Amino acid sequence: MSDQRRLLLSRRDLLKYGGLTAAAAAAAGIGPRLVGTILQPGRALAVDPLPDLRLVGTDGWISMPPGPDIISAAYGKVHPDSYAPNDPNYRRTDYIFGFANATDLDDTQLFQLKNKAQHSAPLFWAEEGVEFRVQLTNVGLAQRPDLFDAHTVHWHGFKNVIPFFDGEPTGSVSIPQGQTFTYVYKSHDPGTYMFHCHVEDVEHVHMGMTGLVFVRPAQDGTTRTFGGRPFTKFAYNDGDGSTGFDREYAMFLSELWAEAHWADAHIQLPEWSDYHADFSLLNGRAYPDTLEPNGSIDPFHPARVGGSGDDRYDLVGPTGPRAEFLGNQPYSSLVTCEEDESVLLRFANLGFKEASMNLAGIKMRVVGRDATFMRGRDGFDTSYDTNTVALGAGESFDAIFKAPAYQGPGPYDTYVLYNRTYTRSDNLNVAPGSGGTGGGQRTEVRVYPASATLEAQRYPNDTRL
Ligand SMILES: [Cu+2]
Repeated sequence: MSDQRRLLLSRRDLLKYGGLTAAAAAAAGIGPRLVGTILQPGRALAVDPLPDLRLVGTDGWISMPPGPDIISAAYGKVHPDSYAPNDPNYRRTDYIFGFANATDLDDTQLFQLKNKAQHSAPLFWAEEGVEFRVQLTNVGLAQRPDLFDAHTVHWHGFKNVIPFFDGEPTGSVSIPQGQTFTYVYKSHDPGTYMFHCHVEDVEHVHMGMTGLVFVRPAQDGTTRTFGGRPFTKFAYNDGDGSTGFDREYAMFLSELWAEAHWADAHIQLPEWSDYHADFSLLNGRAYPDTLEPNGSIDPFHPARVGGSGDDRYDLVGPTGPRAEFLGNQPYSSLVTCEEDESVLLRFANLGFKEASMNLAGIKMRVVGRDATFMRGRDGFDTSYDTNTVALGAGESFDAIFKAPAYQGPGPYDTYVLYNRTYTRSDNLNVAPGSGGTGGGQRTEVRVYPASATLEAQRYPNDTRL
């Protein structure tokens, strides 16, 4: 419903319908509490539109790649966490707070997602100028029943949001346990953003209540030719097709400090000034898990396990050798494309450290920064070529690369995309000879020959093989 229509219903129509009979009011779609001379504006909207996306805020467990134990001076062994469920079908290592996708579930079913948070949070997108609703239900923390933390959704960087929907809890509302709230957005600014819970945000963000969100431009669906290729999907309203792309991949950067996660699971208080990242994550996973396949990642049509067991509302997990570990980390960071295709990488960083993402051997063109098209007011092109995107906490970048010609041999050419701060692409806890395989913010771009004719993506991060 448009803002204008809402205004009419809440003011003018309220007066108009104030004296109707019950039958006439029902026919007009107005609730019975409006009948008579007493106006009750809280019921002015007959029915709230269904949310586009439904989230729950809760806790859960995720898995880092095998490696040596992490010993904390304060607590002893903090990773893998001794409280982590070690059922062979549910092998996890670290505790998180986070969001889970409840889009297709009813009010009762969504409580089954308690203790099933995913990291990173569900990736979603809205269209420029079109109202978008995100509903959040706080279902509580299974591992910490002593805590009564509220949660919110704060769309970081969203311009001109009214405080009611901002999610910053001291200036606005937060969602206590057992309660539901719907955030309404209408974005006029295409680009890549991030979102997070803003309650005790150093803790809740680091614990995992964060993910990537983007806005598609109004130009989408038109055809523009750039560099001899026609495009119908764009990062921005460029007017000339220069931000057109064939495939798009979100690269959400976050971190995991094992001691803090252990402390939250074991009813201890993390000392945040001791912060350091044991694991640096891309889309909630550390290398080589970043290369593992996707689980169910279509936010608007989640695929669930089904049946009648405890896992029946779980998202369908990834396949592959690490599948049983990664059920709550559904996002792959593997980039697949054909030679000559244009690929959009949407980077956002909500770790607490700077990152320098290097795509070795392929140059990227930075076309957007912090959801702002790289073009001056006078039309001057401020986009630039680079092989490294450096981004601090809370920053986002849109970078497009044109896939080089396939060289072979083999089914595809491999290029490495990694954080060139080496301590963060090869995690500190993985000592040489330890048998550990953990890396960090590192993944691969696989360029196939045009003759491979990879299928089109169905949604962002859809890896096609
Ligand atoms: Cu929270």
